[in-house]
Amino acid sequence: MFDAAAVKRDFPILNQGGAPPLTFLDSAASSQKPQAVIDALVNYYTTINSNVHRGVYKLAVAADHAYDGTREHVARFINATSPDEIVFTRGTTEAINLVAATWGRTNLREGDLVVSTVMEHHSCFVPWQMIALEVGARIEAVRITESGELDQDHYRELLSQNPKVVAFTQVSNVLGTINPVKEMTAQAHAAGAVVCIDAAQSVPHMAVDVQDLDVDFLAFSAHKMLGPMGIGVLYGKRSVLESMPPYQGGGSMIRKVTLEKTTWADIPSRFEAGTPSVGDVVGLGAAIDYLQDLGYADIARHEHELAAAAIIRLSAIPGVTVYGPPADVARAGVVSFVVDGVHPHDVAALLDERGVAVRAGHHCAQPLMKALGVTATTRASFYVYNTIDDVDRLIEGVEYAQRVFA
Ligand code: C6P
Repeated sequence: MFDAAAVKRDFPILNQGGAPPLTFLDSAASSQKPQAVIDALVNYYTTINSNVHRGVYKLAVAADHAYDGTREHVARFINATSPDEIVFTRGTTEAINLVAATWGRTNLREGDLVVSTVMEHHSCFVPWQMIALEVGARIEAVRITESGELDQDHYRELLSQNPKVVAFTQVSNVLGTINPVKEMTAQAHAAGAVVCIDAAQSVPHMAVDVQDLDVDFLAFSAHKMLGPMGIGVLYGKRSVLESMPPYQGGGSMIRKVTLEKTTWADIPSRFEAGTPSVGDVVGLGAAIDYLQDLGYADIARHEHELAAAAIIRLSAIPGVTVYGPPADVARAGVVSFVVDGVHPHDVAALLDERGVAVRAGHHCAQPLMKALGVTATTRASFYVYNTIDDVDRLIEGVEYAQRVFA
C-alpha cells in the first residue's frame, strides 16, 4: 500500500499548519520538495561548494565528483547508454531551445517539415516555430481526438510527407494524456525523422527508458520531480549530440581558443557553457533517489487513483466539464475542467480561499485551448503527497464556487 500520508510528512512546506490547511494541487506547475532534497542542497553548500572542472583542491574535486556522479546517476535513471548523453540545462525549456537552435539550425532547410502537435506546452512548440520561421521550414501540428488523444491518422498523414523532425510531449500538462512515444518514435524513424520528446510531465510520474523508447532527444525539469528549480536535463543520443554545434559560447565548452578560431569540447561539456548550477544538480540526484525509493509503479497507481476519483466526481457535478481521457484509461494525474458560469480564475481564487492551490489559465498551451474551444481551464494536478482527502477538498471547493456564482 502506498502511504501518501507518510510521504506528505517528508515535505515541510505541506506541514506548516495554519487554517485552512494547504491542499496543494499544482504539482504539474512545480512540485514541492522533500526534506531529503532540501538537506542535499544544504549539505552541498555547507560542505563541498566550489566551481567544477577547474580546481585541483579538495573541495573542487568533491564538487566535481558530486556533479559528474549525478550525471552518471541520471544516465542510469533514464537508461542512457552513457553519462555523455546527459546535458544539464536550466530546465525543459532550455533543453528544447538548445535542440531547436543547434540541431535545428544545422539540419533544417527551406521547405522542410517539422511535425509537432496541438497539445504541446509552448516550450515544445515555440522553439521549433522560431527556427522554422528563420529557415523557411513548415511546421504542422497533429490534431487531437474528442477524448484528448493524438489523432494517429493525422500523424501518419503528416509522416507521409517525410518530416525532418517530430517534436511532442510524452504527457500533456493540460489533458493528462499519455502519448504512445515508443510507437510514434518508431513510425517517425521509419519516415526518416529525428524525434525530440518533451518529458517534463512524464519523468516525474513514470519510469522512462530512453533506449526502449529509442528517442533521439528527451528533455525534463528537476523542479517538477521534487528537485530544485533552475536545473533540468537534455538527453541526446551520442551520435546525434556529437553531430551538433554548441548552443552557447563561453567557459568549459571549448577545446582550444585562439584569436582566430575556437574548437569545441566533446559532449556533454560542449553544451554546458559557463558555471553550472552544481548544488541544484546534487539536489536533482537526491530527488531521483527519493522517487526511486517510493517506486514508480506505486507512484503511477496512486496518482491514477486520485485523478480517477477527481474526474468521476467532477463529471458528476452538473455544469462541470472535464477535459482529457476518461478515468478508466492509463492517464496522468492532471485534471482540467471548466465550471459553467464561473471563470477558471474565479474558480481558482475561490478554491484558494479554502486552502486549495490549483492553476487556472491557458497553461502555456494556447493552441490546445483553441482546439478545446476554451480560453482557459482550471487544473488540479496530483502527486505523491496528495491523498483522497485532497480530492474531497477540491470537490467541496468547486461546489462552493458554484454556490457563490449561483
Ligand atoms: N509546465 C505547467 O503549469 P520548464 O518551465 O522549462 O521547467 O518546463 C516547461 C514545460 C515543458 N513542457 C511541459 C509539458 C510542461 O508542462 C512544462 C511546464 C508548467 O504546466 C509550467 S508552465
